Amino acid sequence: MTEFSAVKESLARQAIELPSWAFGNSGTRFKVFGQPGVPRTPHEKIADAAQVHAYTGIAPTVSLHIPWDRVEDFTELAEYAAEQGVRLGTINANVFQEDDYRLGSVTNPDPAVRRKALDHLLECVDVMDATGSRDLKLWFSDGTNYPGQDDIRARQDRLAEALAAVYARLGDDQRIVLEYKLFEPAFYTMDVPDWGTAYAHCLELGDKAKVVVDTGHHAPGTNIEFIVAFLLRAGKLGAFDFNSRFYADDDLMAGAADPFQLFRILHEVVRGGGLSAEAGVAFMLDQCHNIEPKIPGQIRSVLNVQEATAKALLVDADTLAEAQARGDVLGANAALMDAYNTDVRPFLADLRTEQGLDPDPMAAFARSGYAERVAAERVGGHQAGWGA
Ligand code: LRH
Ligand code: MN
Ligand code: MN
Repeated sequence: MTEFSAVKESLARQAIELPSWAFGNSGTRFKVFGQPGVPRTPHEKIADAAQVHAYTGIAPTVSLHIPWDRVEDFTELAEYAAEQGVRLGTINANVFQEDDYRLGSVTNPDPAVRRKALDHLLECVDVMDATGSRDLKLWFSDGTNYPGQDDIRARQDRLAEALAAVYARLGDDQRIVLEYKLFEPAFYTMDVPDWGTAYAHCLELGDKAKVVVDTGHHAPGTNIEFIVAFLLRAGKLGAFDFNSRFYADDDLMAGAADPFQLFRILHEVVRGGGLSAEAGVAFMLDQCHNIEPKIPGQIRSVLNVQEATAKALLVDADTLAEAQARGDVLGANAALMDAYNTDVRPFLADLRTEQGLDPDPMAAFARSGYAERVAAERVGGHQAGWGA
C-alpha cells in the first residue's frame, strides 16, 4: 500500500471549484423550498462559497453562471472575491432560459435566434476577459422532442458553426469546455448527447476545446471512468461537473449516491496524470441543495471528493501493474479495493490540522455562527435560477 505521506503533497494541491448557483434557492419543477439566509446577490454567493474554502482549504474558486450572476462590473466582482479569499473561475453560459430558445439556441432553425445565442456566448468571453477566467463552459439544452421535428444533420452544422465562432474569439489562454447530456430538456434528440459528440466537435475546433464530464449526464450503468480514461489519454478532458445521481440529472452531493464510482473515476484521473496542473482538468461541483443547508452541503461534497481522491492516490500503482501484467485478476482487483476500503478520514483530519485548519470542517462551520448571522441579515434570498 502506498504510504499516506506520499499522497499528502498531491492532496495539498487539490482544488475543487464551487458553483455559485449551489448557494441560491433551488428545487424541482414541483417546489422550490426557500431557506433562510440564502444569498440575494452574486457577491453574497461568493461570500458563502468563501466559507467553504475557509473550512476545507481546497475550494479556492467559484464558477459563475451568466446571466444568473450578471453584475455591472465584473472586475469589481473579481476584486471582491479576492477580498473574501477566493477567485472567480469558469464562466458558464446560459442559453436555455428564454422563450426564444424553445426550439433551441445555437441550433435553432431561425437564424435570428442563433445570432442572439451566439452573441450571448461572445458576451461571456468578454466577461472572462474581465474576470481573468480561463474556461467558458458551454452546455446546450438544444434538441428535439419528436422524430422529424428538425433536421438532425443541419442542427450539427449550426452547432459547429457557433462553436467555431466562439473558438475564434478566445484569447491565447482561454478555452471552451463543452458539456454533453443524454437527455433533458429535450427528450428525443439532444444536439450534444454524449462524450463522443462533444469529443468530435472539440477535435474539429482544436487544442483550446475540451470535454466536460458531468457525472449526472449519462444513462444509468454507464461506465464513466472509461470515458475519463479515454478523454485523458486523448488530452481532451477539460473539466468535471461532479454530483451524484440515483435516477437522472439529480444534482445531489458528489459521492453521496455512489462513493465507489467517484473513487473509480478519480483512480482513472490519477492513473492518467489528471491531477497535475499541466493536465488542465478543472474539478468542479455542479449541484443543487434543495432540502439540505447549502454551505454544509457544499462542504460535505468537497470532503467527499477529497476522500475519494485520497483513496485513489493510495492505490499501489506498482502492485496493481504487476498483478495486471501477470494476468492476476483477483490480485489486481484486490490492489484497487485495498485502497478503496481504507478509512482516510483520520489522515485527512491530521492533514487539515497541519495546514492550520480545523480537523472537522462540518463541525467548525456549524460552530462559527455564520449561518445564523446571514439568516438574520439577509431577507428575500433569490432562487438560484435552476429548477422550479
Ligand atoms: C445542465 C447542467 C449544466 C448547467 C447546469 C446548471 O443540466 O449540468 O452544467 O450549466 O446544469
Ligand atoms: Mn453540469
Ligand atoms: Mn446537469
